[in-house]
Amino acid sequence: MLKSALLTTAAFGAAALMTAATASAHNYMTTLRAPAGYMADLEARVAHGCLAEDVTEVRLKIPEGVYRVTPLTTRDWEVETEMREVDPPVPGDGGRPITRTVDTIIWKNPSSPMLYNRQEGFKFRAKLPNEPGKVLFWQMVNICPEGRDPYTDLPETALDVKDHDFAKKFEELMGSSAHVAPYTVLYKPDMPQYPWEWSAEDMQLTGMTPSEQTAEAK
Ligand SMILES: [Cu+2]
Repeated sequence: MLKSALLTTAAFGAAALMTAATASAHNYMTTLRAPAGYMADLEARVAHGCLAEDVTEVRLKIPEGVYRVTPLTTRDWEVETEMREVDPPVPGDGGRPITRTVDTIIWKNPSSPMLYNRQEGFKFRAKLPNEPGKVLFWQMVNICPEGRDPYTDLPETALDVKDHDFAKKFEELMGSSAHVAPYTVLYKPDMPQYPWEWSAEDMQLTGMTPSEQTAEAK
């Protein structure tokens, strides 16, 4: 009895893992792990067209807590942004309050087709929330002349790597549908992003001690 129950569980586990592995054949973020609180250069990857149709438009929704979003210039797509209110406002660059932020980035009207059997990256820069352990979900929709391919499913409750049953919950989510939104896991960085924010301890992580710096400066 016990043995067959274990086998069944193992078989389920393998099926879920396979689903999780094949999930990378859908839209995904090329950066699956990103440092919490950093300004980050990110890329959402469209992995294929809508069945055999070429993609003509890509929409990406910016998760809560992600600000200062700038899409990269591309000469192949028209890029538009839709905005949302930030209420209450949050402190932005230089302390100025952010009252509006990018809600959705839209890439459309490509100068040449995004072929259904090729991948393409959609790039932008954004300030990530300083919440190590949090999983950000980037809802995306690929639009084709006839069909569309939504990757918009979200977990019912927020996922955090620090939860003791995180792995189980995450595996369940990835196995639950073929339309789970692309994700990025935020991790705690070794040191702040910019050198002027580094402490003496952070400096040591770079392999230089403050005294070596002084010696070098002489
Ligand atoms: Cu897919």
